[in-house]
Amino acid sequence: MTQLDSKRREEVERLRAELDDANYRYHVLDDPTLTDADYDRSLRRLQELEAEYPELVTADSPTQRVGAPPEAGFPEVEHAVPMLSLDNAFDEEELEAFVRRVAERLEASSESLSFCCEPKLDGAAVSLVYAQGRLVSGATRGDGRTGEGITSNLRTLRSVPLRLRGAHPPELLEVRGEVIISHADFEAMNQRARAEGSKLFANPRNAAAGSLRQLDPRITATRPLAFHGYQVARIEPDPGDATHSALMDRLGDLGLPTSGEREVVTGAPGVIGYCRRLGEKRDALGYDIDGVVIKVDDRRLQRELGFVARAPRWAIAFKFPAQEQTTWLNEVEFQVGRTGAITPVARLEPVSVAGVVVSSATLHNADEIARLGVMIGDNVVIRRAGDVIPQVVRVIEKARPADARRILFPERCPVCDSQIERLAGEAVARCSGGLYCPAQRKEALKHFVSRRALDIDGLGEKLIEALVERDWVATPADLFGLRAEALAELPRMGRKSSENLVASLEASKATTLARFIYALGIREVGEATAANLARHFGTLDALMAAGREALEGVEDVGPIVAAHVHTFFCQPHNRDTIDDLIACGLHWREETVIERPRPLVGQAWVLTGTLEGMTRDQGKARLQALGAKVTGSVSKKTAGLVAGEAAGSKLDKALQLGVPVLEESAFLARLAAWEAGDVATDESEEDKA
Ligand code: JCF
Repeated sequence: MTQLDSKRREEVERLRAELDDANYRYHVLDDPTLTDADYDRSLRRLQELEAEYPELVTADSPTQRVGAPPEAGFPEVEHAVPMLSLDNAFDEEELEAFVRRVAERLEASSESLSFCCEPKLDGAAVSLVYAQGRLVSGATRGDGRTGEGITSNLRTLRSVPLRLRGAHPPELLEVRGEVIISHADFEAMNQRARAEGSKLFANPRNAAAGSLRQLDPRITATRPLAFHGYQVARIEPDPGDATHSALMDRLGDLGLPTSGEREVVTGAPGVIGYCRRLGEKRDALGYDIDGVVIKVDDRRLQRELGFVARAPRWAIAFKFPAQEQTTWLNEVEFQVGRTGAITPVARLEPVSVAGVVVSSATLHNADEIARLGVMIGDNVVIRRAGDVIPQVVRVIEKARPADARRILFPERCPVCDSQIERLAGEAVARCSGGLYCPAQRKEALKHFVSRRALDIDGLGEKLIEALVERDWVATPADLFGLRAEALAELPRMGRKSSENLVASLEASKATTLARFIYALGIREVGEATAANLARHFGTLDALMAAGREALEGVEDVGPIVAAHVHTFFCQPHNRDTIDDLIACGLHWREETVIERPRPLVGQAWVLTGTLEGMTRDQGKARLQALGAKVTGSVSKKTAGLVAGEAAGSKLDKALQLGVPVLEESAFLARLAAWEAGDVATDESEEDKA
């Protein structure tokens, strides 16, 4: 082996160790140290090396998670040790009875018994087999005896190590666990599916199970699945751990994630205490659980207790109330949000779902109503989980009453009667009333006074509603005309609080440009974008005068945000409001504009073909930020053509006309130099004009 070979080999091993370690820190220790960008960079570097030196590729390389070809079906896999089900306990008495039964059978006192408790995850159960530390097989639970072999799909989960950690992994390890999707990931997944008009999943469990049963692992790889181990079915040689909890800790050391909520408790009071605590925490966990699994911790005692039928005597599942319920849909109302978005809301016959009474659920938009096929009067399944707004999951069609009515989407805003618009390709319908619409007015005002905007103390939601309803305040500028004497007449407003409010209104007039821009409530302009706009333009006048192209030159501003900003400042009523606010005395110091070099002012550039390191839009934005105009066709006035891979007729034309052509690498070098401000190109002479 040459020296170079061994250096390559070392780099490949170093990258693999770094990537494996990042997964371990993220999934097991819950303490990520590598950013996503760094992870991706190292993974790409490894991919490059392996592409160049295919002899260095190994099956357990982090690059080999996806890549197995689509399958025709899944093979049957017989579990060497059956995958058990658990007995259930539905209340605390049944838990006490379980502890008593165990103690009696062991002829021990129940206070002396330790139990290992953890959440019962509501996902899809799987089994993983590691031989000599390498993942060799993965299967679904199936009927407990035979499951489906889904190894290629399970390999795509970053929380499933392809090789176990440590120098001396067990010769054989079979571990059982649950594959879940978090609430946040599930929401994002369905949000995307809703926008694309594709099929939605009813709940995270179905989404997890469905994702694992994809015939093409590349699809599974895109799903936000996470594995958590909960049971060792086989380990050889047996490390001799005395307790289940020690064995779970060992799984963590081997790189396999387990529940971070696991606790060892004593006796029935300990078990009941844990179940109560977890029940209270349930909504805040961020993923679905349907109860608690309680196991006798001592492995010797587990063996002594053995099994009845298909369930162990040493474990039980304490069941929480279901997160789905059926109820009746009585009416549909249409709410108007701050940005005018119209959301249909189902008014429900109140029903208790996992401990909370639910009387309304979102129907999202017209497409969702059509997808569900829901009608007023229907019997519906609703779901409430964590902080997620309750959802209508499906309709029980056979229970549909004869007088069920179709849901009619309104054409006019239920609040201000303005036309409702729905843009082509958008799922959301919006009221076109803007600040004229009282519904949007209240929300616009709430946003305007909020902490991260103008930060006006003492102006709560109720007060804003009272002010809007009395027509004292229609636009943010009206707030600054309020007098303490008048305010004191409002409900729950004394003289003192009125004076305080006027004082905090006065104080809020000294603000920053970034806060002011954010406070305007322009669609898709959050705090970060507002700050970028302020920094880029320096003054409000410069921002208001900016066209879409100039706006797209701002960091993180794409064509959609640019269009929203531009449209906002084009509306005469918005300009009036801004003038009024400034007339009231709102002021800020000018932002220091970071002087960016603009050597390409007056030049027209064209991009063609595929760039490797960036999208054409990104290339365009960087050229625009340097002052260039980016056009779609080459003429003799074109200052330069950037030609990516597979450039076609534009390249021919540029060569014909003698227009300078830059390939990607040259383009990148030039961009970097221009942005650093350290070149004077011939063309930049035009700058001085
Ligand atoms: O989280 C679960 N769904 C879960 C299921 C956790 C456990 O500790 C389990 C289980 C099924 C069987 N333990 C066994 C023995």
